[in-house]
Formats: sequence, structure tokens, C-alpha cells
Amino acid sequence: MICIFARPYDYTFLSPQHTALVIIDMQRDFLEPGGFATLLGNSVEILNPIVPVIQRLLLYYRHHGLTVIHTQEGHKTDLSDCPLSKRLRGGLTLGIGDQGPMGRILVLGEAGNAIIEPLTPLPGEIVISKPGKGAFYHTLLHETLQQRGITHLIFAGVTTEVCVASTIREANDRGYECLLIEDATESYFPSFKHATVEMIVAQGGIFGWATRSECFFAGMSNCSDSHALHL
Ligand code: TIU
Repeated sequence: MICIFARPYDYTFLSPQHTALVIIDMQRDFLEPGGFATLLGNSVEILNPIVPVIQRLLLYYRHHGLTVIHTQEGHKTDLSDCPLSKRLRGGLTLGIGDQGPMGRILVLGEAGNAIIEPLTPLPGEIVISKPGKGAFYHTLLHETLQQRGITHLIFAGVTTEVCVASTIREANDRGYECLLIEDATESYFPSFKHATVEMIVAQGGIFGWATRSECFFAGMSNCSDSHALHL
């Protein structure tokens, strides 16, 4: 049994094989100037400190041969999977589908839609392209996790209160046990991040658990590495 010190109480699972690291939307559109986030009026630099933390989680999962899921928010080139409401929201001069500094905004395959270089998925890693904020909406994420016997999801990525929270809520309703790594997620609005984490862990963990990466690694290494990780 693996036991991670977390809020509101310890997060436990039988084997890391039943967990997946879910890295939400670490794409250039949200982390680099000129992408969708900048057009929405955000300062993207605030997200930078989480990159090395997510890199450590990613390397750990890769090293132990565990399941990694990368997601990216983006739309088909004909925008047929983008509701008009989403395109019009905000009344932007440059919006979804328009040509921006990093290619067409929030369109799959464009430069801005790529996952940032330090977290680039390896060949064979699962990448879920998603049209919505939640990663279960209009994707095969649930089926993919079911096929692998995954019951516990370890969450990282951006932004805490938008795509990360939407996905955790969707996952919780589908029966997954969700753990958010607090120093591996960020918002353009620090108070929103704080509130989101508190909402997840309140009421006995109404949506799941939260911890810091050092507690996650400590828990993983404490609990009989060789046995649990099949080393
Ligand atoms: N705007 C914002 O905070 N986020 C998004 O639009 N998408 C994600 O969170 N990925």
C-alpha cells in the first residue's frame, strides 16, 4: 500500500500501476507570450515555476514505466468541434481559429498548440486532444484509463481553476480518486488557485486530495519501492 501525506487525509493506493500522471494543457498557448492566454489578457510568466516540478513528476513516471497522460486543449482546423459560444466569448479581436503570433489560435497542430519543449511527450505516450476544458468531454480518456485499470489520477498542469478543476470534477464523477499536486499546478490568478485547492479538499475531500510534490515523492519512495513498483 502506498500512502501519500495529503489533505484532507492520507491518499492511498495499492500499486502505482493503478495510477496515471495527468498533465493538463502544458501547451505554448497557455505558457508562452502570444498564445491564447495572452490574448485573453493574462501574464503567462506566473506559470513558469511549475515547469521543473512537472518535469520531475514526468521523469519519475517515465523511469518507473507508469502511465502518463498529456492533454492539450485545441480544435480541429475547421473548428467544427468549437461551439460558437466559445469562439465569441470575450469579444476578442484575435480569437480561436484566427492567425496569431504562434499560428492559428487554439487549433490542433499549430505551433502554439504544442506542449512546451521541456515536457514534450515521448513517442508512445498518450496525448489527449480535447475541445473542452474538461479532459473527459468528447475524448476517449475514460476508455483509455479503464483499459489500463487506472483508478487513481495524479494531477498537474494549467490552469488550476479552469481545465484542471474541470477535469478533476469530471474524473470524480466517474469514480476516480484524484490527487492534485499543488506546486505542479498554477493559475494566472493566485487567489483562484488557492480557492480551487481548498474547494477540492473541503468537506472531507469532496472532489479529492491535494499535496505537494515532496510529499508525493516521499510517499512513493517510502512504501517498498521494489515491491510496489515491480523493480
Ligand atoms: N483561460 C484559462 O485559464 N484556461 C484555459 O482557457 N484553458 C485551460 O485551463 N487549459
